[in-house]
Amino acid sequence: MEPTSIFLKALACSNKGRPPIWLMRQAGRYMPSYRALRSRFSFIDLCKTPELSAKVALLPLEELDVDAAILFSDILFVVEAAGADLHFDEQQGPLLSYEHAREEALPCLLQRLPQKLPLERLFFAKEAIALTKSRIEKPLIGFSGAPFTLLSYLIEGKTKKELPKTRRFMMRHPEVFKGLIDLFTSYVIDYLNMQVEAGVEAIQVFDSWAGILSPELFAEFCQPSLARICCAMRQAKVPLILFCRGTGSHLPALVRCQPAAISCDWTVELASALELLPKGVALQGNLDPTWLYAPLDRLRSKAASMCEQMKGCCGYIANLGHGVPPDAPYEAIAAFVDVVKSI
Ligand code: 1CP
Repeated sequence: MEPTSIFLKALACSNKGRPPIWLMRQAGRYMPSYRALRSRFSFIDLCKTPELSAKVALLPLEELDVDAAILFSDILFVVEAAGADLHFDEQQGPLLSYEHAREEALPCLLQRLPQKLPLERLFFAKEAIALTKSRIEKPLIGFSGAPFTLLSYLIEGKTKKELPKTRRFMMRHPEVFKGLIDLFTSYVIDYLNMQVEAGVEAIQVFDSWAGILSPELFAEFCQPSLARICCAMRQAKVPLILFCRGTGSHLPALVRCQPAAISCDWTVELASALELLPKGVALQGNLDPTWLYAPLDRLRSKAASMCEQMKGCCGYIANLGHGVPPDAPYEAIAAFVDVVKSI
């Protein structure tokens, strides 16, 4: 059946009108209304209380009128469900601890983790999806972190851009590492299927940290797991958007995973990415969030020229190249959305 929303049409490469727009991290600290809620509730409470999660997910639709909602949650709850302790520190960001993920214990990690993800620990997300969905006409996007990114958080214990422990372990024990990636792939597929059953109409998978790998190591350690996840979502008949930081070097491998769409960061020109995409694969992105700090008239003309590049493309979704930064000016986000919607 032909989808009715322009977001789902673009994912099916059949959108003839203006491009749809939504933003990664569209509900967050750049919004005064989000900050007001955060002054009363912790981030974890916002995510784990379905009523609050739905309320937050709806803010960008109510205030900016973007074309899709995204579940308000975090990728790291899957790592928590697998057994790690998770805290969000105001200064340091997420902190995870798991005794079996100490560097010397890593070779035995595979035996310590549950063989199946205890999905009941993630039922709050299922309830939040049903509640959010019941309040909107527009599509709701579900999401998960990709196995490599989730595993690297478990191993590093926090955001650590160079991933030193992960790289050492991956190269010293490649077979154990691949076993762990396989296990996390099953976790991700189970979690995404749960979200689909609860009502999401599209999925985005975030491989935020895989961009640090060379194309060769990405092909060996990440691509097979991403391909398995894409295949599972094709079977579930839900379009999957694949996002990887450092798209520039991984675009051919991302194409080989056969997602419905690829979300690009700003390391690649949209027009050249389009040339690499097979027919029927949609493209999402990719305004560099740095532009959000430019004078509004410069930002507006940059956004307009980005859309101009994609004119006539029936499978284009406007977005940033990465999440909205917490200190982005609200007016800049509003201006970006308005430019795309006026095309
Ligand atoms: O109020 C606060 O301080 C919380 C800040 C915050 C928010 C709003 C965090 C902590 N997570 C989120 C929400 C979130 N995270 C969403 C919700 C939906 C939306 O887009 O509106 C999504 C999809 C994520 C995904 C996520 N979390 C990623 C992948 C995407 C990416 O940005 O690369 C990663 C790496 C995380 C980990 C995480 N969660 C939060 C922080 C500060 C971090 C560390 C990484 C970072 O700072 O980007």
